[in-house]
Amino acid sequence: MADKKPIVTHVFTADPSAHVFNNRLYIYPSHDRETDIQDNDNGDQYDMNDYHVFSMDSVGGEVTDHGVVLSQADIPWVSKQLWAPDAASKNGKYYLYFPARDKDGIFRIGVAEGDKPEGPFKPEPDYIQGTYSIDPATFVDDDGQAYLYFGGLWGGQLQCWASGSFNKSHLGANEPSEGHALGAKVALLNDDMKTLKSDVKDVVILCDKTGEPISASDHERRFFEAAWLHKYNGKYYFSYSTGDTHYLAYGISDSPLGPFTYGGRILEPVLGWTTHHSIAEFKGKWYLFYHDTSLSGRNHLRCVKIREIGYDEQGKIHLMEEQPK
Ligand code: FUB
Repeated sequence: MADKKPIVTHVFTADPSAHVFNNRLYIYPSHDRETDIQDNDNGDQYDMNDYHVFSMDSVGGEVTDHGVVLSQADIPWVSKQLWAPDAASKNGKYYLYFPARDKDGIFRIGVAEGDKPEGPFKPEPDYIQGTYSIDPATFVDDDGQAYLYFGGLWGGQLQCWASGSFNKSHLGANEPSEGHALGAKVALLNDDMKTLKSDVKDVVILCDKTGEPISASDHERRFFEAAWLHKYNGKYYFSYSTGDTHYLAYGISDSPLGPFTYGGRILEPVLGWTTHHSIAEFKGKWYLFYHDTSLSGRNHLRCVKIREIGYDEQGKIHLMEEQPK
C-alpha cells in the first residue's frame, strides 16, 4: 500500500472526524500529547487535554490550524482524557462532541457550541445525560434528524454498561467472550443538539453469511470503538475499528439505526495499536481520514492521513489505489 504523508506535522493528531461546511473541509481530531505514562490496555497513555480544528480548501492543499478551540480547564465536569471528538451543524450553529472522564473517572460524552465551524466552542456545564463510554460520532440525515453514536471497549468502558448501569468490576481490557458482541450505542438527538430525544439503542451488526448478530468471540469483525456513520447512494454505512485485530470494518443498512449487514474491511492494520477514521465526500470524491504512528513511532503520538476511496457496483468500499475485492 502506498505510503501517505501526514497532513499535519507540527502537532500530533489522531481520530480525525471530517466534515464539509460551507464548501471547506474541516477536520476535528484528538490532539495527542507527550506523557510519561506507560502504554497499557486501558489507554491511560492517551492523556489529551485540548482540541484543535484544522481546515483546508482542497485535499492536498494548505492546512490551516485554527489553534485551541476547547480546553479541559474550561469543562466543569471533566477530570481527564479528552479523547476522539466529532462535530455537527444545525440551525446555523456548530457542535463539538467529545468523550472524557468525569470526576468519578467514568467516560461520558460532552458537547460544546460554537458560531463557526472552526470554533471556539463553549462547553455545556455537564455531560449529555444518558451518554457514557467514548468516541461520539454524529450524523444528520437528509430529513434533519440528528443521531449520536458512541461506545468503545476496554479503556473506553463500554463493557461496564452491558447490564444498563455502570459495573466497575468490568473495567480494563475486559469484554464478554461468549454470546453476541456488544454493540456501539445510538440515540436520536433533539433539535437543540445537546440532549437525547430517544432511548439509547444497540447498533447491531449482522453476519453477511448467516444473518445472525456478530459474536463476541469474532474479534476480526466485532465492534470495538471508533463508530462512524455516512450515507452513500441511499444506504447507511456504519464503520468502526475492530480494536485488538486493528481493522477498519463496516456494515450497510437501510436505516441509520441498523441493523447493519457486515460489508468487509476498509483498511488493514496501520502502524500503531489504534486505528480510527471518518469518511466524507468533498468536491465530488470520497475520502477516508485515518491515523497512524509513522511520525513518532509511539502509540500515543499519532498523525492524520487521507486516502481516496471508491465504491463498487454492490456498494462495497475499497481504497482507490487497490482493486475492488
Ligand atoms: O484517542 C484516544 C482513543 O484511541 C480513541 O478514543 C480511540 O478511538 C482510539 O483511537
